[in-house]
Amino acid sequence: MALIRKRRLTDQQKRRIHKQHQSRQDDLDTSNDLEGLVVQHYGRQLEIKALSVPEIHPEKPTVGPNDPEPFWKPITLGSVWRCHTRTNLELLVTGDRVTWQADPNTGLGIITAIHARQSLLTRPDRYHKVKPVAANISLIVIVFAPLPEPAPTLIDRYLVACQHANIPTLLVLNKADLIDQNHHIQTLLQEYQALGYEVMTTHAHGHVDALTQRLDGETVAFVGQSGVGKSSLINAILPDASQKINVISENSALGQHTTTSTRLIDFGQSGALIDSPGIREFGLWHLTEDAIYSGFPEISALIGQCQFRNCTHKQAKNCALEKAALQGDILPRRLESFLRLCDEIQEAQQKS
Ligand SMILES: Nc1nc2c(ncn2[C@@H]2O[C@H](COP(=O)(O)OP(=O)(O)OP(=O)(O)O)[C@@H](O)[C@H]2O)c(=O)[nH]1
Ligand SMILES: [Mg+2]
Ligand SMILES: [Zn+2]
Repeated sequence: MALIRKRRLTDQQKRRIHKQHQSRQDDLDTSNDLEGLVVQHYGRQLEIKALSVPEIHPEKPTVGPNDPEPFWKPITLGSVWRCHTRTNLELLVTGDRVTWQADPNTGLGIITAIHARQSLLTRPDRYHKVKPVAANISLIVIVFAPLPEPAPTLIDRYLVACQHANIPTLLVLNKADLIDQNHHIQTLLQEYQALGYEVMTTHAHGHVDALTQRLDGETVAFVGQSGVGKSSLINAILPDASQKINVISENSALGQHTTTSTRLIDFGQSGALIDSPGIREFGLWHLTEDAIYSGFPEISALIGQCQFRNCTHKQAKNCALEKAALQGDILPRRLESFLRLCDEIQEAQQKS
């Protein structure tokens, strides 16, 4: 064992250590800390809305009468600032509450800390990394429409993700003007309603009062396929939002995304509406089988009733799920969707 000897520090060494400590303290100076909300993403930069202002506002530099007016952005409540993040911070998303500092001389800010999240919606990216989508959402509106043709399995996937994130959902069937009475999409809506999900029908070019009322006070994320009218609905609720919408609706059938970044827009006193790009695929391989069950309440109610404990639910004989589907107690398409998700998870587990 090494012999530890106490060493006397010279005065000069003491002074140097004190100075180093002081400069570290200066780095951590928190007196300029502000509260903020992430309202939009731009690659590595973010936009922050100021939720607080400094007790003592920094003073604008004074210049001589012939000098040009220097750049100066006052820190006001609700003002929006481009910000970088400290490198040690985890990935931030729209809806995150943060601590940040503003520099009125440049109009830029730096985010120094992230607050604990109430909720977080995630999805895996194409590199199979779990990617946060939006934080602190209190309600997710899943929008679908007669055009583009809905993909019920995508709706099922959204429902699993929302249930997993523990965020309530509202299913909105938009473009009501394009639905004739016998349209199969009505049936789709009714099926989800029968499963216990809250549903609503809207027409983004008509009245959206009922939807506006329902969303009051909530922080709402709009999700759904490209072209279903998410941005149109937000513009109908908040005309000042001026979200870009697809001019030629046929474009959406080609899978072009009009909204390209997730943006948060103030809504009433305490609410917010979050527009997000349409998502064509929504992998759930990062979830557990239990999470999948929770997105299929009618199926999870039957779990344990199959004859064999290790039932794969793929042979009609002795399988409670197959039997229920054959008898019309559950929807065959929902069972199919459920089994496909379970397969996806198993495949992912085998690969890793
Ligand atoms: N007929 C009809 N058309 C609508 C309605 N709502 C939206 N649209 C049209 O549908 C097209 C797509 O609308 P967007 O609001 O851009 O759709 P989005 O869901 O935001 O699409 P992405 O941003 O690409 O994800 C536009 O041409 C809208 O005018 C509606 O209620 N009825
Ligand atoms: Mg859009
Ligand atoms: Zn079974």
